[in-house]
Amino acid sequence: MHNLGYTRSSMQRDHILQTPDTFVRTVLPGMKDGVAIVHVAPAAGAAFLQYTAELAAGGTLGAASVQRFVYVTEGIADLATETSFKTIAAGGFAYIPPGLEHTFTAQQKTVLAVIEKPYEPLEGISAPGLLIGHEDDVLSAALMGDEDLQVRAILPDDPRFDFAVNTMTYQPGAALAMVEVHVMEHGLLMLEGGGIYRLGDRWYPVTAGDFIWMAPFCPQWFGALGKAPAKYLIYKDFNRHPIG
Ligand code: UGY
Ligand code: MN
Repeated sequence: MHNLGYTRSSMQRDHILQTPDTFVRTVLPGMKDGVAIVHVAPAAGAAFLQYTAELAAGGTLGAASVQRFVYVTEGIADLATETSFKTIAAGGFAYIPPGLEHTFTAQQKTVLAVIEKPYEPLEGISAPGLLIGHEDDVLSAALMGDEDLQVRAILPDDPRFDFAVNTMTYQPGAALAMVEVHVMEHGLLMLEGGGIYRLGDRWYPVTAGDFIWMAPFCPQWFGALGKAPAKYLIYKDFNRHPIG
C-alpha cells in the first residue's frame, strides 16, 4: 500500500531520519539467509557504516573488513571465533577488533544492530580485544543529574576504543537539558517509545524502529513523549583528536 509519496524520512546535509516505511533490504557479502538495511554509510558523508541485519534461523553474518560492534535487538545469536564461542541474547553485545575472523549464527529469527568503522590507532596504545557483554550488566548513570534520563556506556570508557555506544532511556517527559552541537557524529536507533527530535533547524516526531544520523555539529535535542519510556542506542566517534 503506497502512502501518496508521504514519509517522515528526511535526508538533509547534516542529518538523516530514516523510517521503516523507507527501508530497502539488501544482501551484504558474507551474509547467508539474512538481509541488511543500510542506515548510513560513507556514501552519505558518515565516517562509519551502520546497518540492521535481519537473520532467519540458521542465518549468518560473516566477518568484517574493519572493527565491528553488534547489539542484539531481537532473538539469539551465536558468536564464533577461532578460539571462542558465545551465545548472545537480546540486549547483549559484542565488540570485535579489526581482523578477527568471526561468524554470527542466528538460533532463531534474530535482528542485529551492526556498526563498522576503520580503527584509528592511538600512538602507544594497543587496540582493544574481543569484548562480549550484556546491557543489563552495565551500570546506569543519570545524565547531568537528571534521574529520568539514564545512560549506559555499553563500551567501556577506555582510550583504546575509538568510538562509544550508549543506550539512553528517557522517562516520559524527560528531555536533553540542552541543544547539543558537537564535533562527534551519531548513529541512533530508536529501540522503544518515541518523542520529538530536533535535528538542525527541524523538529521530527520519532518512534521505535526509526534511525537517525547526525553529522558533526548537527544541532540536536530530544524530548520523550507518551506514557512509556523512550530508549535509543547511540553511536559516537570518541577518544580521538579531531584533526587525526
Ligand atoms: O552522547 C551524546 O552526545 C548524546 N547526549 N547525544 C544525543 O542524545 N543526541
Ligand atoms: Mn550528542
